[in-house]
Amino acid sequence: MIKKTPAARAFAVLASLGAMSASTTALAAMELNMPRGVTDISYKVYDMHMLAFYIMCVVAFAVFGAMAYSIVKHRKSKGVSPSTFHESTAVEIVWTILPFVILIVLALPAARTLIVQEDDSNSEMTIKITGYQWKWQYEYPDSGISFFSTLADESREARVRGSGIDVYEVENYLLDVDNPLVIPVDTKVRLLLTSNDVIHAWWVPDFAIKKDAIPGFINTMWTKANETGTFRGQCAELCGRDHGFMPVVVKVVEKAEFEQWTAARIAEQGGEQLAATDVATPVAN
Ligand SMILES: [Cu+2]
Repeated sequence: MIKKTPAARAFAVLASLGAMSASTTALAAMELNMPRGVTDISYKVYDMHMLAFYIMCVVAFAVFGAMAYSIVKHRKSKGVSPSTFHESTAVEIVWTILPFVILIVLALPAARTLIVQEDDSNSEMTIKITGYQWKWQYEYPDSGISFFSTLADESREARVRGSGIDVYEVENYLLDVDNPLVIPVDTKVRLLLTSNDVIHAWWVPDFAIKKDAIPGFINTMWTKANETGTFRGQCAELCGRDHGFMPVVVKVVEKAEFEQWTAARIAEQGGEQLAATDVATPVAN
């Protein structure tokens, strides 16, 4: 094998890193970068993140390049003597104007996205989310559907100390629930967020939304998923002992499937109520 010099090895590492960053799928597989998500808002957030990243790359390259060049080129062993100038109006103007321009370039899309993110007008449906220690309640005021969403049994059993279960063998460990939130695809859903006890936060990275659930307050956010699928998130506000055990799971389904799910849920809830009344007062027909 050919022995590589340190410089050649460093170059090889840099080259492979460069190849990796060129392929976003490789990055996604390695989960180094943030997810691009499945909503228009999440696409915008991702694009802003990449814009900031590329600007930082250019700045870092320029700064560290100039530093490395100065260190190597003007080193003492070459007999270079330090210059003694002080103050440079030209340099000061450049390092004031340049960051200002960069900030404007970053702030404009950020402000635009924030405004869209807060605009829940023309929502097609509403869901109320209530945080509890340590679970979520989802209510659909339009149809009267209401249920709790708690950590899935597989994770619950595995997380107990001495359970003997290898958590790495548990699929979606601590990221799975018994009853996921179900929403239709391509539908603007308004989410009302509150809490029953302490402050929680409802967060789904693929939707690029996260907001605090505060007792006594109702916070509003909205989402509109462009793809069907299962999307996972977590409580993002330290809310007590089992903060890590109240994940968020959202199932985005086709509109027709959502109608079926709604009907089935209503029947399930109505059926329960009917059974209870049956016992107390027999229904006359
Ligand atoms: Cu919480």
